[in-house]
Amino acid sequence: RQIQTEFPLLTSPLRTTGDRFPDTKLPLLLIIDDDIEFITFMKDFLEQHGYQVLASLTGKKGLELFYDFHPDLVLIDYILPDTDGVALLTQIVEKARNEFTPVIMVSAHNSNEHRALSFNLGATDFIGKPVRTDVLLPFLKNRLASREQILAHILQDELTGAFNRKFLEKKLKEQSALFHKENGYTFSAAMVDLDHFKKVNDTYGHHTGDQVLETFVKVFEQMKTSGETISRYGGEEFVVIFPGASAQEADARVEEWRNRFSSITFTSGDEQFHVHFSAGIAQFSDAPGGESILERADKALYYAKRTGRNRTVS
Ligand code: GH3
Ligand code: MG
Ligand code: MG
Ligand code: MG
Repeated sequence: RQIQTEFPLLTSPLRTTGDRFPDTKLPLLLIIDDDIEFITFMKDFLEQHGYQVLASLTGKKGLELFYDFHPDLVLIDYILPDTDGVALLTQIVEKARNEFTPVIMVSAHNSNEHRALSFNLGATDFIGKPVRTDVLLPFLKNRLASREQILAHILQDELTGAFNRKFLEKKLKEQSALFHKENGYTFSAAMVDLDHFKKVNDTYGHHTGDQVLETFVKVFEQMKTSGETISRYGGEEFVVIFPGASAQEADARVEEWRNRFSSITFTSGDEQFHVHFSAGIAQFSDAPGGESILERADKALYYAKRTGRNRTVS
């Protein structure tokens, strides 16, 4: 199950511009420090150990990087020349908390007074310089694993490992913001509902029904391209977001998935059966007073159901 693999959520669900980082499986760290030697050494060292690293010598630039890339963890030098360290920390902590992102103070001022102040300001941890790299690695791993668990609980559905509605809301906000910001950008959504699923439960039992739901999501995960996400909207109803795709493109993607899923033979005892799904697709539109993308996708789905099921309507 997706929830149990290491770091599947990091670097993607809350990020708005993750596309600029093609290797989205690696955790993304932000280091803000005015010591260029320290930054250069840490960047090399951490990149060699499986991290992506954003680095900034100034607080101002660091904050911008934070807003642009939503890193998974932040390391900040306690005192920076350009920004008041306290003001910077306060701003980053405030934003980072919303995303459960650890903020680690790294400082040569290794006193209890500085530690207390950092913690009072909301820092997650405090590391004294010089940094012991043999301690830093397991430390980072722990902090990122904790964040991963929190995100999984908050954003994923337990049974299928698909994202949940809370994630979907964030995704829709992110995508519509991109639509308004980048000229020509569009995206589409598919509302997908398993056909006659009640009958699957009634005939083969709920446990088998659960397995069908898990397989349904697994097939999507195997076929999805980068950026496509599936969220569980209700019992056997899911929403897929296709970033950058027209309704036509999303339709073609759903058809590939639908054909693949329909071809799967499920077994329950001696019996074999197939399950199908119907899908409704809508492309984002900001027409004033218009219906939301999900309302329109839902209408298309309803139409697909009414006109025979096992089909995609856009
Ligand atoms: P339609 O083709 O019109 O969508 O028919 P349907 O039978 O799929 O639709 P209906 O809404 O009548 O039934 C959905 C069923 O899905 C009823 C509900 O018990 C079942 N269901 C919802 N969540 C779960 C789940 O987590 N596990 C299992 N096994 N069944 C679930
Ligand atoms: Mg310094
Ligand atoms: Mg159904
Ligand atoms: Mg339904």
